[in-house]
Amino acid sequence: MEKNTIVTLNQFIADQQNQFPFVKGSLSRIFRDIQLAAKMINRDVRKAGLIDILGNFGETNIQGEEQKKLDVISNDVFKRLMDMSGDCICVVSEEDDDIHWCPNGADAKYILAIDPLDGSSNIDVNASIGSIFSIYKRLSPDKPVDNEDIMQAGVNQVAAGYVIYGTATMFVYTTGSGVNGFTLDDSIMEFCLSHPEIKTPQNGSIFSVNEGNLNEFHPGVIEYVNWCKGNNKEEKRPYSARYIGSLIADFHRNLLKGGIYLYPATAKAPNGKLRLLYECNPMAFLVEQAGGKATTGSQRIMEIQPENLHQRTPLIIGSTEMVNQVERLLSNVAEQ
Ligand code: P6P
Repeated sequence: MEKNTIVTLNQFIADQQNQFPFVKGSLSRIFRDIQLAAKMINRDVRKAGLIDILGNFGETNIQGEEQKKLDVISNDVFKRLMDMSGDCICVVSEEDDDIHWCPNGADAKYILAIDPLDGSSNIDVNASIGSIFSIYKRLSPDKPVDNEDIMQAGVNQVAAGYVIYGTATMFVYTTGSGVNGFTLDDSIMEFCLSHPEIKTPQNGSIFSVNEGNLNEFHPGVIEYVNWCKGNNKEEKRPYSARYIGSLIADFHRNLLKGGIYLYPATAKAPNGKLRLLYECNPMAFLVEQAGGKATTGSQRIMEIQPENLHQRTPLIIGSTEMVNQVERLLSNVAEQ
């Protein structure tokens, strides 16, 4: 990208339409609406402490998690914009027990899966949080949408991305032709291309895991975490431990610098904590498009056949060589 050129997200998507015909019409309009949702959520996140929208909403979602006021506000923003557009069939959200069917979406082409505000336990303490989205195309244009359209494996995603509300607000996405990052210039309220063609390093020296759960992990994971903490100057060990408690923030740092994020099965979360449809699949699509890897420890995340909206899966994601090492340790232990 030439220095001093400004490419806005809308312009970038318009240019993509010329290269990738499927990014035409309704998909680009869905991107427009996700972008608008991001700007509206960004506005609320930035002033949450001033307008009494911090703290708990007072209800618990299907995940059994205390809903924050901003969780509910963010979820409503996405659904309202998708309802207005007529380009979205339905929304699968971490915050809703069931599918939200968009009133004007019966003949639309696309299905949106979202975590409207991930890492919301960090909202009240001003740590980075984000919105995650995943977009599928209906399988059957000539018959009503059914479970098969909703329960598609991650390899069928037509687009995925996240918005990170951090020191800067960034929009990072893929439509299957690489990963590009856009930074919000709030003087003009436009997302501008700042990280073209993101490629994640094949190896890294950052590991992100909640070590409070260490004793509950699979022995292979325990061995890997202890290996990361070992001493080997040539291999840059001990690695740096970085865990913010916000998947998007940990993922985004590791994507740019190289590193690995692990949320394995624990006693409390025997299938892992993170949700397949709107957390693991979109992040897996992004990391693979950036040259990285995402598995359960034995299976490629994007090849998991979903069985329910909110199913969870163990997630090991990041630099390919680091993920491969965890898989080797897990298989070695399994063979013993
Ligand atoms: P724990 C936030 O709730 C989240 O889904 C991810 O963003 C984050 O990485 C993880 O859970 C934190 O979970 O159990 O370590 O607090």
